[in-house]
Amino acid sequence: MRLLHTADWHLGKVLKGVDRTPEIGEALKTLLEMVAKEGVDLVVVSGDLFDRPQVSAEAEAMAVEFFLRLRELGVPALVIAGNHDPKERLEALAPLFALAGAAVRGRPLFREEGGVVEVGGLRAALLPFVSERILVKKVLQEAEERHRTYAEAMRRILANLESPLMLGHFALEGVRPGAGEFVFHLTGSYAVPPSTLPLGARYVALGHIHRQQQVSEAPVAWYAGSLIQLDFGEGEEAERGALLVEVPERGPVRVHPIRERWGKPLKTLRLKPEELDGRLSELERFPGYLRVVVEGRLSPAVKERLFQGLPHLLAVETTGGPEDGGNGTLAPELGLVEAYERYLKERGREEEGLLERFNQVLKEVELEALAPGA
Ligand SMILES: [Mn+2]
Repeated sequence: MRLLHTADWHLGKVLKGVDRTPEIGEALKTLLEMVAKEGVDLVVVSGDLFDRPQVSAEAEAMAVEFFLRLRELGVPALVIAGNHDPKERLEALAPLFALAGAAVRGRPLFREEGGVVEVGGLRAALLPFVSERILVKKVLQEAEERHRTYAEAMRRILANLESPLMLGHFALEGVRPGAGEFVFHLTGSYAVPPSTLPLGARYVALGHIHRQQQVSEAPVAWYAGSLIQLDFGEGEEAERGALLVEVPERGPVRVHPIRERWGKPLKTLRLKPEELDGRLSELERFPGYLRVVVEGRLSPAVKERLFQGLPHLLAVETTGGPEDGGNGTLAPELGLVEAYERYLKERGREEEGLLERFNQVLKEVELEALAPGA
């Protein structure tokens, strides 16, 4: 059996105002061509199909299109939700996806609840991302066990689900991050030791880490990596793409990395202010999106000129720190109101009324976010 293992599409991703969905859609089209050309029997999607709980209709349409095309090709799919996905929504749409031949799981189930499915004679476990609070509640039901960790709960549910093929969306200890992931879900209590992976699995198809890599040899476990470079923090050279996995009747599985450069490259350039003019034409020619980090200070006028001259420049940051006159990156400790106040000052628009109104809107939004049912 030949599998195509993919993960971390992040349809609906908007990077500093630029919608990356069309680039991801192009990558998905190429994947479909590969499925047809390589005689793939099963497509495995290990979470983070979508970037946020609410994505554009275009992003949803691309996911739907993908599974309908797979159905036309006669290829089934297994899909789990990642931490970015609208998991309840995926769960609600699961019966519809099932009609297209895709088994979709939004929440974790034990084997006896349907956590293991059979496809083409292969048993496969589907373990979507789950928050520590919910997992510990589900798995460790005895009150005295509640102090146990996410890793322990994961070990138990993985043992329960042990199958030849296993899908998961979590961080293994010792993994090399791609830097675009939500850090909180990578480290500390959220990291699972590789020894929790059941030895009875022949292949563990992981998602969550955007850098493609093998993380275990027994059982064989890989992160497929994201389709495109999603964030400036992810290295331009970092491995990503998809994996073609051959699972023979018996004997070891063989994994063929498909390392494609889908989507536009993102580049960060660190420059001194005096270097800017000399490098403008080089920056203009860059085929992807740029972030420029300028050492020291930069006047708002120069910054404005850069943005106007370089349409694919998405961010200009300075390393001057907060006392550099306020035109740098926002220091993380700066609150939204202070940041806005500083921005108004920068623009010569120190109007009390504007700041007051901003403060008011912010409070309304916060209240709404806290309201039940939000
Ligand atoms: Mn992801």
